[in-house]
This record gives sequence, structure tokens and C-alpha cells, in this order.
Amino acid sequence: MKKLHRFYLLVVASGLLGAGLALADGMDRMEGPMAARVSGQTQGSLHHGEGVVQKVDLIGGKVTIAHGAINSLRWPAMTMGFTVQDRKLLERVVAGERIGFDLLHTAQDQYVITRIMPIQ
Ligand SMILES: [Cu+2]
Repeated sequence: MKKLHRFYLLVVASGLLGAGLALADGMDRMEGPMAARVSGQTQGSLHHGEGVVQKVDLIGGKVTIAHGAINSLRWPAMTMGFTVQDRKLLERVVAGERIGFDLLHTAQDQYVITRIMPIQ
């Protein structure tokens, strides 16, 4: 029983490693279909980015982020301003903070941040 359990853990661990490698190796291939699938539900496509906050405009509901490449959008790393879906998303965000964010590319060709999470 103990032996079987250990074997199972090994299978799970190697499976996770394989998935991780596939993800790192095939970002473009994987994010295309994923974005298309999401688009059917949200009238747009959902993307994910990471970066460092440069400026927060709480009243205007805008945030400037120096973000890394976003492969699913074929965007290189850059610094740009984004509108947030809800100003409350910015209440705990400060300049200099490292964040992950979900970005909705709307059917009207707008880019709107729908979620912000701190990264340690
Ligand atoms: Cu950008």
C-alpha cells in the first residue's frame, strides 16, 4: 500500500513537471484557443499580465503599469495606462507594487483591467 502511494505521488509529480514544461514551451499555442474560448462568454477575450505599478489615478479609474510581454496579445513589454473596470480595484494598489492583472480585450477594442492581485 505504501509503495503504491509513493508511485502515485511520483506519477503526479512528473505530470505536473510535464505540464509546466509544456506551458513554458508552448505559450502561444495554448493561449490562443484559451482566449477564444473565453471570448464566447465575455464578449471579448481575457488575458493575463504581470508588471510593476507606475502610477495610480484613483479618481479617473486608471493605472499605469510597466508590464512584461503578454503573449496572448502578442504584446512586448511596455509601460502603458489602463482603465479599470471598477475603481475599487485600485483602492489597495500603490506605485512600485508588483502585480498580476486580468485584462479584458472588449468587442469594442478596449483594454480593461478586471482583476488585480499582488505578487510577492
Ligand atoms: Cu502594453
